[in-house]
Amino acid sequence: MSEGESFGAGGAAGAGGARTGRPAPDGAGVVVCVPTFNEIENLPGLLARVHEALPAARVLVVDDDSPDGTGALADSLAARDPRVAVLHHRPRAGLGAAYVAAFTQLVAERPADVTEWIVQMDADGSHAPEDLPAMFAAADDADLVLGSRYVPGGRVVDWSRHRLGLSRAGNAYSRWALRLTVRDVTGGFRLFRRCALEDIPVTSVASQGYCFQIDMVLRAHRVGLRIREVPIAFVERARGESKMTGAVVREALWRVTAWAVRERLPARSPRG
Ligand SMILES: Nc1nc2c(ncn2[C@@H]2O[C@H](COP(=O)(O)OP(=O)(O)OP(=O)(O)O)[C@@H](O)[C@H]2O)c(=O)[nH]1
Ligand SMILES: [Mg+2]
Repeated sequence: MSEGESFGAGGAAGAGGARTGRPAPDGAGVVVCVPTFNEIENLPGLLARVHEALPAARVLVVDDDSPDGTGALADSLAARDPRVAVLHHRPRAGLGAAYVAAFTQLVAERPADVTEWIVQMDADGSHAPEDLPAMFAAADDADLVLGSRYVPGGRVVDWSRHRLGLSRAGNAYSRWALRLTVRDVTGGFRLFRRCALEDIPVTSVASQGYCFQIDMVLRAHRVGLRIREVPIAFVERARGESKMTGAVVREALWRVTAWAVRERLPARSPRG
């Protein structure tokens, strides 16, 4: 069950279903979704950086009842700043489920006409809000812009060899199995053109963990969204703990394999 709070009044007039262009440089019409689980040390700094980069952007924090009080902190930040709202998503159901709840709310609920772009990014500082203007600069004729570690100019800073190897292997397997051409299939720093996101039946996404990222690229590819990749530097978190677990990796492995098998079967009903 989820309970949420809407943004304060205001916002830019948007272009409704227009499929070209990018937001104004101040970020009016942008909602940045930030999933949190035990990110109390990271959240205030991240929100400040987002608003430094895009002063008019709104931020939707999606907290899964963090035991460290991140949800309560987010509530107090939202009480002071109408650009910030919080979706309390309970019980904890994983990163994918948190994003499904947030995207469903944003697509279904007003201010539909003012939310032209939906951004997703981690709370731990690995994704730099300062990269958002460059990502939006590539958005004019795109529906989905991926912040990419694995295109020329992209990089990963301070990851262990093991963690980098896991990410590289997950990307290589997903690209091969699902016949995807984008380089960074598993990254979590993305811009969705809101009206294009409506083409993807987000509510039917069942991926609970990090394979949500792969699931969304596959769905975007299937419905013909225009996908662009922009190089980013991904920086290992400085504070707090990673939530990457063996269960998360196993879920991604079996789901990607199942999708790949279905892709190869002759004409069947679409995947749910
Ligand atoms: N709402 C919610 N957020 C989550 C959940 N699991 C992870 N997150 C958030 O998702 C983002 C990414 O999680 P991380 O643990 O940093 O994982 P990662 O960046 O893919 O991997 P690391 O390099 O290991 O940090 C962070 O903002 C987390 O707080 C969850 O179950 N619910
Ligand atoms: Mg992280």
